[in-house]
Amino acid sequence: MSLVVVGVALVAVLNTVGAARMGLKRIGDRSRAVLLAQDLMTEILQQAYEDPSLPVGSFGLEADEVGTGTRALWDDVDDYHGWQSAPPRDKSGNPLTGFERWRRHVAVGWVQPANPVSTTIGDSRVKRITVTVSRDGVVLAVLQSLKGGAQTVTMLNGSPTLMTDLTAAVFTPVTGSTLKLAKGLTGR
Ligand SMILES: [Ca+2]
Repeated sequence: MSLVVVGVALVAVLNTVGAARMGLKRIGDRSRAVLLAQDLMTEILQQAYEDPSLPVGSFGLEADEVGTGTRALWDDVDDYHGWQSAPPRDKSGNPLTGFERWRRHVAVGWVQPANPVSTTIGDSRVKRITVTVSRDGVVLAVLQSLKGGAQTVTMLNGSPTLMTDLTAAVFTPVTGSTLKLAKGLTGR
């Protein structure tokens, strides 16, 4: 009887250790996901709000920027709309070592300046950039920034982060909006 109890207790301990290891791994993956997201977001935010050679309201890649297999010639934030790469790659197109099972995706769109969770059809002069990082198909980080004429605001998983200057913040998170915690980022 006591052997059974010990056996059960041992299984319980092993399960706890296993869960702790899984927790540590998850935390590590989340941290790496945030770094991957910040890495790409930093690159994007260095670009212009719109292509300098085109009129206001232009969107997407210009003809000479398509099909190069790299981001080297991209010069404005909406060039990145729809970009995805698995594994993630640097600006020159080289895959990032050690991230074979990871994926980065970018979405860019115009949003209402006073309510950036709402998209607009035309040029509102504010663009929302969303970088999503996943590993094995599981989303681990969602980083969002607003790019406008004179202001940039960044949100990490729905909360403001000090990645960029927040003094011109116009971002007001709306409950129930699309700016939700990424799945698996509930802090458990
Ligand atoms: Ca461009």
